[in-house]
Amino acid sequence: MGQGGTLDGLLDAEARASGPVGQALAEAFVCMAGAAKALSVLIATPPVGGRLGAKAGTANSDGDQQKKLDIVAEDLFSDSLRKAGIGAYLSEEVEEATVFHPAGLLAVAIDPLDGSSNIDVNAPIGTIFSILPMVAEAVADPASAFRQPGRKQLAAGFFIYGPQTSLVVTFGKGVHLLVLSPELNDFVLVESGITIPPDMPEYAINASNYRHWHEPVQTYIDDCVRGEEGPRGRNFNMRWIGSMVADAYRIFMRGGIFLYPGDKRPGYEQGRLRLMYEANPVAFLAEQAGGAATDGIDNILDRKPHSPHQRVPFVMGSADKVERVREYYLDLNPPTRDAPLFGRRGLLRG
Ligand code: AFP
Repeated sequence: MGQGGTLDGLLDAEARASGPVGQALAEAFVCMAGAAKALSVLIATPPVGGRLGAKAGTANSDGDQQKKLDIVAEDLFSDSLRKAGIGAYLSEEVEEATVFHPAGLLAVAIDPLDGSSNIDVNAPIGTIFSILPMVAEAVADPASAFRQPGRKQLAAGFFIYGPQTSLVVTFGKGVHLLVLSPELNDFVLVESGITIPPDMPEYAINASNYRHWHEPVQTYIDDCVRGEEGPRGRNFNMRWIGSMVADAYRIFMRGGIFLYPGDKRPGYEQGRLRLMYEANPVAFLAEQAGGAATDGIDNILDRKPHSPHQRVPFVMGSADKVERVREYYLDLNPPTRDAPLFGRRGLLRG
């Protein structure tokens, strides 16, 4: 389907034609798109009685806008996916996975509002989702639906609520970008076959954690910071928005690398991001866009999950940059910070 078509046309081409699972996928997308539209209106509407990031119960209790926004997002997406007839549901906002419809064909893991600490500063926030096939065991053990590796995802993507409300999505045959048109009240296809530009010297990491990082990450970032005078021989730019959807969106549009590694802080041994509804969907998109995503060494999509809210170190972006981080981790070219000119890795570090 060509540029300028709508989400429905994309669903005809990518999902509906492929039998009952494809039809279930299309239904899930129609319902999630409805929830995303409602959420984007809510985000754009002046809040009554307080800022949009107000905590539940802090503002007057007349309407949804007074609820904490991530609770509103949870309600919108869980209701929409229940209506869509999905089998199993897992959300960042709920402790346990749930079976919505035992005969449903899909299992959906979702972060209804990624980047919620950015609500009050009017920076982009988003909704990230991963769609897996339902499994029979889930009826007795709902979490089992989500113990499938990310490689099994049927579709994944994120809505981003920024200057535009957009949807970045894959059904396993490339990545599509759709933008919500206020005139049509519909998502319009802007581009298919998105690829992460390979050559952008830009990295995203929360550099305030530098002292907590393990040496491979410190050295990788040191080498970027040293710019033209360092082993990379070129200057790097840095961005950190604090909503992974926004950092990931930028990388899909103009390239670069994103890192949220495990570090030495108690509780951050596996980084901060959640495997099932943050790392897996973005990793699937990255691979489909010609990029890569690892935990520093191994491919995220091959990781067998063990618990619903587990964290995972996450490195995502253009394939060569992600591979370079892997080399630092594997110590293929061990770093020496004080060696003259290029360090022990010499030109290999370029
Ligand atoms: P919140 O949804 O709690 O704001 O977390 C957002 C997030 O999971 C991810 O979107 C960011 O990349 C990351 O956390 C930011 O974490 P730091 O605040 O530790 O930099």
